[in-house]
Amino acid sequence: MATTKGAGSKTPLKGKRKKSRDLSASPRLRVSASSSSSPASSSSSLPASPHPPLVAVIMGSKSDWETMRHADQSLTEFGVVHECHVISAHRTPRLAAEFSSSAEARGVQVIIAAAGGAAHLAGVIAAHTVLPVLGVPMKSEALNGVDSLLATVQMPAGIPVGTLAIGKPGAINAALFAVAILANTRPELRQKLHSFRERQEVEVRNATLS
Ligand code: AIR
Repeated sequence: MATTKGAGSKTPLKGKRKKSRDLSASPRLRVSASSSSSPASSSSSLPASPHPPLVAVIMGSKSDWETMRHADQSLTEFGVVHECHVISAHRTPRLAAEFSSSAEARGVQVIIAAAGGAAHLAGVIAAHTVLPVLGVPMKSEALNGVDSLLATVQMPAGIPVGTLAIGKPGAINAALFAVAILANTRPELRQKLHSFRERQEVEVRNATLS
């Protein structure tokens, strides 16, 4: 599965972006407009977009999408052009390496990588790029995500992965963290982050318990 959130996000991705070698073997991917939520579409290559994605959201399995859709949604709310792909460190190891190696040249500035269980995706992705990589441990069935957390967070010195919380909070915070990184050089995003925090505070202050 893969998506890029940007213009024309419902268009199948095949042949839309200059082909980058083995990425043509990408599994289904969603490329979404900053404000749309198009369904997944088959991908044979990366999509063309007038605004190349700033953030890549990747996950080890389609089964992670129910969680990672929250990262997708948060990025969309901030108007950040991003793409979402299924890439597995174990099931598609060459794709993982090639995706990561080419991300910088494609204009991606932050990668969010989610996986569960033996969750090596964020680490493998980080090994092939100097872009900031944010890891989101998925809540696993067997060990409630503690396995995913430890596999994601315990990186050897020299290859950093910024690891977020297990599951939905981690997915949302990874998106907010990505926005915060981008906001260092984008005043409009910085302003949106301030507004988001203000709205959040008002909501909590006005919360009523029934
Ligand atoms: N996974 C997939 N490839 C490597 C790993 N660690 C993870 C997925 C998902 C879990 O394995 O990220 O959280 C189960 O995947 P599935 O496809 O069996 O549902």
